[in-house]
Amino acid sequence: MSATAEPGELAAVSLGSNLGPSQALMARAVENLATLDVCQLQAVSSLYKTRPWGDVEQPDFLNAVVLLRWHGAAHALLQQLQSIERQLGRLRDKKRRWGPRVIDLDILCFGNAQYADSDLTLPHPRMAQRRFVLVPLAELAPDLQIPGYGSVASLLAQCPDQDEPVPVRNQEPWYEQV
Ligand code: A4P
Ligand code: MG
Repeated sequence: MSATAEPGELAAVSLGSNLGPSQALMARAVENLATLDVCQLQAVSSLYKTRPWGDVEQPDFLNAVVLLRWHGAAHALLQQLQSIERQLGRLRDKKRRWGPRVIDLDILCFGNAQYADSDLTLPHPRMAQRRFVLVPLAELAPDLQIPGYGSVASLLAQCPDQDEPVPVRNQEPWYEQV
């Protein structure tokens, strides 16, 4: 049976960048996911300009969220995202947590999975604290239930982060401007 004959799991993936040509890098990440047989893109959020969260001594970020159906294991999606990060030039700075990066692709949620091992935690453990994640996700799916947390809209209403993401106005869909 082909992978696309099965429904797959609905997953939300966050994209962030604050080094290099951020918009083009994020568009290439979306394009890469769209070409995979095991992945069906469902929706892409607007692009948002956001203040750095955690380590504030760095440039502003661009952030967005993608909803997709993934025909395979969550770990395979993580490996694919890390492969795209490497292709786009991501180098990991082990000394600086939450520092600047050319591209960061995180799995926010994966179906009903509530899971943690040394490589993967689902849902993403810091998503409820971050407006730069919740605002684009709420644009696409306010009623989506995040396992163990509640709906996206309720998380946004309770989010302690006060930094409001600013939508970047594009004439064309931002992810088609590769
Ligand atoms: N990992 C575990 N669970 C997951 C998951 N659900 N999705 C592991 C993705 N990866 C997951 O990630 C570190 C390890 O997390 C990986 O080896 C993976 O196996 P990383 O991408 O290597 O490093 P990181 O992203 O710097 O680490 P961390 O602590 O996850 O950073 P965050 O939480 O992603 O924060 N401010 C704004 N405005 N916008 C941003 O996008 N991003 C960060 C990074 C900080 N501040 C920001 C932004
Ligand atoms: Mg990451």
